[in-house]
Amino acid sequence: EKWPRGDEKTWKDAIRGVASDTPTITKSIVNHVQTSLARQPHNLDDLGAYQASALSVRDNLIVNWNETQLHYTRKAPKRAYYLSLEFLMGRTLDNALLNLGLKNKYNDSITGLGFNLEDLIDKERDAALGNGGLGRLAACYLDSSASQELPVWGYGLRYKYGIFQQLIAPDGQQLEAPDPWLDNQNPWELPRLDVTYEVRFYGHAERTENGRAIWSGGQEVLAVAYDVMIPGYDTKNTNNLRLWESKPKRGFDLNSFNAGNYEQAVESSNSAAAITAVLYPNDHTTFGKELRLKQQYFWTAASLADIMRRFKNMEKPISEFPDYVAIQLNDTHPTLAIPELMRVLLDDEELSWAEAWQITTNTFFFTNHTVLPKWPIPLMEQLLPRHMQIIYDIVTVEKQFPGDRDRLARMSIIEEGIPKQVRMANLACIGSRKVNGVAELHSELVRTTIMKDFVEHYGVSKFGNVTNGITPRRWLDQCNPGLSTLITESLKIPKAAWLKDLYKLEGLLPFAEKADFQKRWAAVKLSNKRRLAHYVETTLGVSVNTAAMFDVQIKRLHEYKRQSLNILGVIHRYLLLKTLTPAQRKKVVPKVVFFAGKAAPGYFIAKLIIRLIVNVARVLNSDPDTKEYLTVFFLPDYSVSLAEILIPASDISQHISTAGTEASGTSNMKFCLNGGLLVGTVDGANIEIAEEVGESNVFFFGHLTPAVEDLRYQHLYHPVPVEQKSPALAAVLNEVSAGRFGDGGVYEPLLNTIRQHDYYLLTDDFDSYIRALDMVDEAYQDRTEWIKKSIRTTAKMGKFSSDRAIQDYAQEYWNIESTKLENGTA
Ligand code: TH1
Repeated sequence: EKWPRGDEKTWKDAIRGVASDTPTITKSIVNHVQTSLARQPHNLDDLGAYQASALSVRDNLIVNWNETQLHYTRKAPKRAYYLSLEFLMGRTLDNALLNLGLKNKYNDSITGLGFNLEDLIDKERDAALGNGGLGRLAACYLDSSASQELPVWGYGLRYKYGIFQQLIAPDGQQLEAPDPWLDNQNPWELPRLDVTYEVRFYGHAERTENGRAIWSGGQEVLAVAYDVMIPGYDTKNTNNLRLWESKPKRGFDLNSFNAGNYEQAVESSNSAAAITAVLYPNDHTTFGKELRLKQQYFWTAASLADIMRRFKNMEKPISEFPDYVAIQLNDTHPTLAIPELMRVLLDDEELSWAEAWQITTNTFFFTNHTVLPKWPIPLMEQLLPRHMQIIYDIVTVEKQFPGDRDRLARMSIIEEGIPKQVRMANLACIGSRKVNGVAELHSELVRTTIMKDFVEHYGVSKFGNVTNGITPRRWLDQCNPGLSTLITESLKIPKAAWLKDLYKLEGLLPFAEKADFQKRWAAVKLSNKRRLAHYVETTLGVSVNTAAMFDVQIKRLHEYKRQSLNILGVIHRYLLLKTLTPAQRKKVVPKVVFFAGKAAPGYFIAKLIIRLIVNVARVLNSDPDTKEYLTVFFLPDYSVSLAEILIPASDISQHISTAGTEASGTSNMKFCLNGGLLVGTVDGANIEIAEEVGESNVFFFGHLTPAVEDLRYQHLYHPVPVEQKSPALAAVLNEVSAGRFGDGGVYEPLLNTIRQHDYYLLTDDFDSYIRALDMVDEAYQDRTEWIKKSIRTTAKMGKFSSDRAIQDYAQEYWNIESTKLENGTA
């Protein structure tokens, strides 16, 4: 390659700084190449060019960030804090460029320097500090908070290793490797080595007087702040996500060091660093692991100390804390913040119990995303002795619930048993101002089942719903620029107008009837399918038929999400294809089925489902009779970035959880926003999507939530063999057993979950699932009608903007207001 890449004069002018017409951005990038990276232009590779560009973009963010924080400090509005153990941010460069409105300018400069912006964007590693929907929701909410100029900060942990990297062995098994996302340096974070707090574990809590106690001894660990800048879209407001890293308090434990015990000293320093070493890769389930509880306390204690310090800087009476601070608990994971705030108010601020409890219960808000984790009391007592005292005090002082003994037992924070356990959801509910679920159906289930007794006690107004949302900046403008451009041109309003008020997409409805628009709409979809095909070709080395229907299911591997139903349906379709003559096959809609998703490393059945998918793919993709009509791909290492390629390319996506098990789902919204149709069960946010787009544009199937309990009961006490319930499914299971997709014996444990208790109702839903897929085929045959459905679907997605969700939280929960940074306010 010649020196320099790109235009020699551009580089030389920028380096010398002589030419007055060198764009500022070019100068800034070149300056970072020379000074921050200490590299020469002549050997700069894509990674270096990415880093220099990122540092240059970051300079813009830092200025806005600083001004925003100063503005918030001066205005002193009430602030909201979003406590989440997961923030699944994905990549930042492209998003920052779009939010800053600088993408075209950077594109020009980077091109001038001989690089391709899209290639540089591809060099960034995902920040994958989350498992799935819950973590990505937190990331969308940060984008919407900043975009609406709301004073909201996120608080989380800076894991050294995010969600593991998934590899697929030739036999189809999932393998896990660490995700060293920080290895290349992370330009998007600012270490705040001066912002630190000490966090204590273990030791003794001695009650003194007036309900106070002294907690001492044990282990002390330091929390160090790292700040991630969160740019709003089309505004200067830039919010903050503060992530904590753990480190030993003095580098080494000096006592053991002096006593000549070097090894023990190093060990204790390791144990401090271990707290934020790795994200727990379990979606939904994390059973009594001590380190997980340590993470939860470490993070809530540091965050609360930081929030308290910021509040105290305002010099307001402590009783006004809830007038300036709202704290949202993202699921039960940060519930320890409740006893921790009580501890600070009682032991440090020396308030009475009543005052402390009044403040606490007016500060917290609790979002429930699922069913109920617990912690064993012996572990809690050892690790957090003072908090256990406070929890017992809450039980005795606060909650003298009336009613019979069963009801009291259900509502108690303490669950009897061996060992006794702390029910985090009950504690979160009792200690919060309001509780919400994440979709209408889910919030109704919260009110009528898991929190029924609390609804009767506190009244229903404490229990609300905020249906989840997604940010249209990342999930349309960024991931689908072709569609974004088409929409803007057609609506004849500025892009920012509809991206900030997604209901404006309704303006697309009349275009659904216009042949020319339909053509352009279809052309965008096709080019997105080609982009995905190109990705598959370069990563898996196989070609993909872009004329086929693209059918996508991408989410964590879970029995309740029923990827098993999908793959068994694929086998059914395959068996059917095999019975057809070549002439008959030609009438079938060709289909490519994509799967992606990670299984928790210890979740045996979920890993078996992956193995089955991979082996079905192997057989189908090489069958000359059928491969033109049906192929299957399992794309390894699902991530936010991969979702950004898959979602815009989908014709249909699958959201097929057993009714009543998926609290909301959020990818369903992303697919529909990008004009993909949906096949799904009557569950989570699918229901509200259908309400918006009309049932004729959604392919529903399966039993409804109220039937699920009864069916499970029947499975246990009046089982009917699969052969009778669904001969089609029985035939599929037999083929798998017989070894058509590799050693059948391997799959027996999976097949037995279906043959035996079938907790997730595959045998009940299989036939109606197949019928729904037939309807999908039928609808797809009439391509014009399909495109109309696709356009109408996008047009009706306004409700699912995370801007709407955040407005709801801001008004109905946090009581905070927009605090806009005007040009030159700071
Ligand atoms: C998910 C829910 O399963 C999903 O339906 C919902 O759309 C999403 O949250 C956002 O609300 C959950 N993820 C987790 C992860 C953990 C624990 C509980 C849940 S619920 C670790």
